[in-house]
Amino acid sequence: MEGEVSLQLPDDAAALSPSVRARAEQGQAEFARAVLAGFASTPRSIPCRFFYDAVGSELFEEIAKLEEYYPTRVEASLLETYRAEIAALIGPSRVLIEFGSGSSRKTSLLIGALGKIPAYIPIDIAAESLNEAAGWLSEQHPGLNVLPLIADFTKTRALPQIARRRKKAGFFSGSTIGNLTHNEARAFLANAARLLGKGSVFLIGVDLKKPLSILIPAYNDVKGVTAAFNLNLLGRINRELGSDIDLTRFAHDAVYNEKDGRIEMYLVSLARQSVHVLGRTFTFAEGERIHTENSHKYTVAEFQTLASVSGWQPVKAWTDKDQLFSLHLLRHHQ
Ligand code: AVJ
Repeated sequence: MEGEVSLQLPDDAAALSPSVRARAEQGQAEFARAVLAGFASTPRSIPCRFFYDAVGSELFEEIAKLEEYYPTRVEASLLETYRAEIAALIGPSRVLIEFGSGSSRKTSLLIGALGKIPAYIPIDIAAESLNEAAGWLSEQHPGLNVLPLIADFTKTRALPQIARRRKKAGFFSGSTIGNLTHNEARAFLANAARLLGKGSVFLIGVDLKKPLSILIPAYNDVKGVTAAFNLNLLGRINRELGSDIDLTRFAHDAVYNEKDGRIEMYLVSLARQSVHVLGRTFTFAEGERIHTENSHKYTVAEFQTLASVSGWQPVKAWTDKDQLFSLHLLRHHQ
């Protein structure tokens, strides 16, 4: 949208090392711009990375414990079951680079299996969760060299000195890659190939295509935790941008888009209503939707093809017996 660009975000946020406060202000300005632009566009949308403020991160942890939400649980059990084989294929003494600070428990399993590594570098834009995860992992693995990097991992172009001349392994868990469209995922994988370099390996968790009877409840649980997680975007607008949105006048919806192979989440306006954000008024028709997330699902073969055209050669893929989730090990082939 026009006339609302007030702040240029640096390509590599870590390069500037701004104070925590400046960073928070920058984060809020970015959120404000995204909401104003997303509400002004047709169809309306808010990027899913804004789910994870303090409240949203808590709610996601609740989601991860739900019976219906299998990805976190199944990915952790795959790591636990196959960690020795995974570690053997990755090989010793690699610097471990994690994209997104993810779930520390899974990272801890992997680090435990890898044994002594020169450094662990988690990359995340959310400074607080990054530092919290880094602190916990340092405690779990005494002597581990943890070097958190505050940056947007989709745009990171450079790594700390220690990583430069060493072999590297990437880790991207939770099927967060599913939030990217196929084009974005290809661009991300190609950037990661460049960042990690020749001979590097990449371990990625990817959610599998599966029957809707399993998929839909995972994104629309009976307790309504996913609904609260989705609606928290509006709560965050109220808290951070001083709005007055009535959360009871919006509803959570999750549908499967068969053509694009993805879950799409929406917030649906339950009435014709106007909401105010930073002095602007946005009118929603009854039934009008705000698109809040895509979560793409892949067969093992589909993901291997995507990886192959992005500089990565599939080494091995592990799946659980119910075919709910996959872990892919890739090797940089150029
Ligand atoms: C963490 C992004 C992979 O897409 O399954 C959970 C987020 N959204 N329930 C996912 C999410 C709704 C999750 N990711």
